[in-house]
Amino acid sequence: MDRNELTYDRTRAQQWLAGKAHGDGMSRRSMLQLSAGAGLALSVSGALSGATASAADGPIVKPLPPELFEVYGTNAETRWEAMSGQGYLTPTDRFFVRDNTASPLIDAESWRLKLFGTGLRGAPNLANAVEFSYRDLRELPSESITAFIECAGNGRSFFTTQQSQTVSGTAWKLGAVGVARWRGVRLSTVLRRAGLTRDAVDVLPQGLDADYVTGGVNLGKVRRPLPVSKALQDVLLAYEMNGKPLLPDHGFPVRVVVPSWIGISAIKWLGQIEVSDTPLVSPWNTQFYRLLGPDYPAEGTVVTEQVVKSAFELPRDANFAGGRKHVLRGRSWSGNGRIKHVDVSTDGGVTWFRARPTSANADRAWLQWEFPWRPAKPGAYTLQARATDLTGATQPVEASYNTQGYLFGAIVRHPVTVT
Ligand SMILES: Nc1nc2c(c(=O)[nH]1)N[C@H]1C(S)=C(S)[C@@H](COP(=O)(O)O)O[C@H]1N2
Ligand SMILES: [Mo]
Repeated sequence: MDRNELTYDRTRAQQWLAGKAHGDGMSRRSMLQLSAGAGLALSVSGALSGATASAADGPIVKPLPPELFEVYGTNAETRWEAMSGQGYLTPTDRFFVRDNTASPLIDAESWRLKLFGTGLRGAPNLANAVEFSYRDLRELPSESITAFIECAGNGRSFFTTQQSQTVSGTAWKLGAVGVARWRGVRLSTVLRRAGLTRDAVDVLPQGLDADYVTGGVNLGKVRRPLPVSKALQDVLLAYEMNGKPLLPDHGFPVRVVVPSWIGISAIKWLGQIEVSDTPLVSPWNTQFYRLLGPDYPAEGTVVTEQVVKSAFELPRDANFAGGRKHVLRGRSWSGNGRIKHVDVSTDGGVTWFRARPTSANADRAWLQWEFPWRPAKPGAYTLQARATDLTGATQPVEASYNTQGYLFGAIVRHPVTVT
């Protein structure tokens, strides 16, 4: 996080405490508790809301074959071995799904996107919102981008397995990430047409899925504010993923794509966007998606960009025949921009050698790479990949602990067996 974001977050927290910001779903009292370092523990895994708009059987609509996914309640992660032999993009049928409640089935014909707020000319509240139909959006100039969407908690389980730390939330391995080709209309285009004023500071996209209820508290619709500066930079309102209309699980009819930022920013089943001339907050930037813990200020720091990560396209405990040449393949990505180089170790981190890049190297997506390996003796081995991005940021041996287990960017130890 750079200084601007730190300042941004501090200002908003202060304004909120001073009663100058607004946003429902969270009382000033709970924000004060949060400032006192008493953030609520969350238990995301398997949290199913009773009231769901979905007509599907389970929370996730698309098939989740066990060879492609590992399922945790309302969430499913891509198995990295299922990326082996695939092209640059994550095929939609194997793209991870993360639902706070359940995927709703939405009718695109009657769907409307509503924009309102004090940051728009002449649409101060929802009652006089500016509306766009699905067709309206499809008729605006379109843009396509290749970008990853990654959950802030991707890799969370390694806080426990590699660092013996207890964290709350879904115990993802490294499969809560995917790269897709997104097509849609720029959020800036829609904001300008809706009458964006110069005084606007924040936008708050909100989903149409069921209210999120946790610990007996209804936090309302899933929503997370974005500063106008990011909203105007490269945010897309996407209606296509990999050349097809979005699937219900990925936000049909329209979702937000916020390149390089954590997955929660990418609101699915977009229903409305509040545009405000005062800072906005929601539980998803005050209570969740903050770094909290002994190494952070009491109120925590907000999480925006992703960190550098790498994964092998292999199952855990993969088997290799000894005395033969194998090619290890993997992918690395970073929220700071493109990957500069990737180093691989097959001896538990003693020696490191450069991997060979095998794909395009895009700023907001990932780099594919390969590494030849001829294991001599049978036995247990630990594979490791360590990427460095264009800013020089590299993967550390240990990730910095935070209670909700976000941003696990450390080198992951991948156990394999040679027989
Ligand atoms: N409306 C809504 N948007 C949402 C969510 C949600 O539960 N509801 N989950 C968020 C989170 S935490 C992530 S990581 C991404 C996951 O996107 P995907 O399911 O398409 O992979 O969607 C985000 N957008
Ligand atoms: Mo997420």
